[in-house]
Amino acid sequence: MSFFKKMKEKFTITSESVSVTEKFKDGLAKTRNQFTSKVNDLVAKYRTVDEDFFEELEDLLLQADVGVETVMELMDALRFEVQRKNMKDTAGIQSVISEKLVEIYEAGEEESNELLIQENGLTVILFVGVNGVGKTTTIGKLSHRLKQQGKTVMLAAGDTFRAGAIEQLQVWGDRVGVEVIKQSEGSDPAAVMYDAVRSAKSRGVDVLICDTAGRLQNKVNLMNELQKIHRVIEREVPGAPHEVLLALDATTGQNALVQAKAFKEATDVTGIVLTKLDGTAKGGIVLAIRNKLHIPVKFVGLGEKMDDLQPFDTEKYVYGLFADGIEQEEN
Ligand SMILES: Nc1nc2c(ncn2[C@@H]2O[C@H](COP(=O)(O)OP(=O)(O)OP(=O)(O)O)[C@@H](O)[C@H]2O)c(=O)[nH]1
Ligand SMILES: [Mg+2]
Repeated sequence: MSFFKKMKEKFTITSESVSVTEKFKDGLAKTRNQFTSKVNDLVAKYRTVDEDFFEELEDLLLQADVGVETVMELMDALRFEVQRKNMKDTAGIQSVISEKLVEIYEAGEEESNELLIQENGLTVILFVGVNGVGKTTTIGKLSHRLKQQGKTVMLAAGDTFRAGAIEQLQVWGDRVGVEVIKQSEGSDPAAVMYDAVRSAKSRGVDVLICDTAGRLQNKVNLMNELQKIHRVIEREVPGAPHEVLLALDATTGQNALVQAKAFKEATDVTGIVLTKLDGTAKGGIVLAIRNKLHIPVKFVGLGEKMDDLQPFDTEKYVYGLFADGIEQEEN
């Protein structure tokens, strides 16, 4: 059975998996319109699989920000598979590309995508990232998710720097129905964290999510501030923060990789949230992140609404990328 057929069967089992798959499909519409439709054009143009076809395909993958290493790995795997199956025709190649993309991604995954939630006691999640990447919005969406899973959630307004940042988090807190621990603008973010951890502990909250101010990765004092926040949390809850999630904006392309490297050096980043995947035609960046950074992409942002944050799932992602091809194959 082809990869597409297998995926289609797998994703139509429950209504929940259908709706999540639809979210990936919608969120990846821009990338699909650019990338997949070009692949389809290529298939129509070449009809037979030859070196010219492979070369043009390679260009398309690079344009979608998949990253050089991943593209090379994929091209090798494709050439091998085409020979093995003795494929002459380009028809059906999308299915092989999808299958190989999933294989490559999952082979490289050292760590799980799962959020590290403590079974007993408080879990602390710290959000970091440069300005405007979507930290606060993601915190709102994540609290909603966790609350729906029956967890009690509290938020810490650690961005005391940007005007309006505390209010923005409070709006999310009200919308989702979770308490926000805050101090006045300009106060020490480490002091806010101290307060928040104490309150969360005394109230027996399951998950505390800490917002921080957007910071440039090359500003030493700001990066030091993160370390201070980290220390304060750790002192109150040994082993915390259990997650340090770095928010990266997918629309910034390769620049996101530069940011990730700098943050990785300054603090123990445990996972990445790739936001605004719906806003880019270069959704291949997910694959480059895996290959370059070896930090798991735990969530992707597929829109601005409360339920537009989804755990990253390789198969759903690839299915979302090639959804048009899948429907064509069906007909
Ligand atoms: N389309 C889309 N927009 C998003 C997504 N995530 C966040 N945004 C938007 O990105 C903008 C910035 O989001 P914020 O959450 O304020 O970003 P931030 O990292 O907290 O920014 P600072 O606090 O200034 O550092 C907002 O307009 C959000 O609605 C997403 O997944 N998709
Ligand atoms: Mg913010």
